[in-house]
Amino acid sequence: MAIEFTKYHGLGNDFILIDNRSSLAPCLTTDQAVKLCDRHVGIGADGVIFALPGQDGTDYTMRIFNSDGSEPEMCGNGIRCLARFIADLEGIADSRAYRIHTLAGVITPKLEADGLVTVDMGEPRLLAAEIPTTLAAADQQVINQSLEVAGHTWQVTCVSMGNPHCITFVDDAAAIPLATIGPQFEHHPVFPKRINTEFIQVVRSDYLKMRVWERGVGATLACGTGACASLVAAVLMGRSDRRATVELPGGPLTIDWSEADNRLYMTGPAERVFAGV
Ligand code: ZDP
Repeated sequence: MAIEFTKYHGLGNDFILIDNRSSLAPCLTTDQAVKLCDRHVGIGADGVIFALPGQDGTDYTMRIFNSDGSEPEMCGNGIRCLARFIADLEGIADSRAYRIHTLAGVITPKLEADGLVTVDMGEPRLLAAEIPTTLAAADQQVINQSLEVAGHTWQVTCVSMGNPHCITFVDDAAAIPLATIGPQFEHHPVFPKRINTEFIQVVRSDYLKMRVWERGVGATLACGTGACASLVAAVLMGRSDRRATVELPGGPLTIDWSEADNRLYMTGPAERVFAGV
């Protein structure tokens, strides 16, 4: 069977987008997705994203498989790419918003006139049971708490943006040996659904530098949910403003934690790279 795909990326976090508008069942298995994500013998991507029909009054449904075949609840850079992909499929050039059904609830990306995409990422969830983590009692928050990883005690803060994140503030993000430490956070027994791990360097109260080890993927150039979760952690720790630029290896995202509605608004690019069959 021939399947058409289009590659998109958001700050170098890259995805294979599939037009799956005719069915609510993804047209690829997770095993097939793993093969397509391979950078040597496949197309190469951090994940595969399916544009499925809407449910419960939404315009579309998004499902995503990580490059290891696991399925995350949400994907911030991916949903910007999905919005751009849908607009390309529909032949829409104007700015408009889409209501997207995800495993993390309804998320609303909006194509802006300047070509960027702003996403209403919803409210952060902070209780240990919502992350999930056993680092605190189910109804408690995990803010600046000690965690032993790789023979070192880290001060961590946990935030869910639908998917789980563990944030650590460091003096020099570039110095963190991600490839060795990342997997030990990801598979730590205190995180029953594994974890996305962010290392944050506060440059100024409105400028954070971030490096990320993603659950089910590894070191990526950017992570939208991770940038949102990190800004929330920085605000909770009194280390940043509610609106800041988060610089990722692939470039900057603007993140705004609105005081008015407690929701996160993320703005960044989404670009088409190539299409194939
Ligand atoms: O939660 C997870 O398993 C992540 N790997 C999902 C992907 C997150 C992403 N990088 C983002 O931008 O939010 C796509």
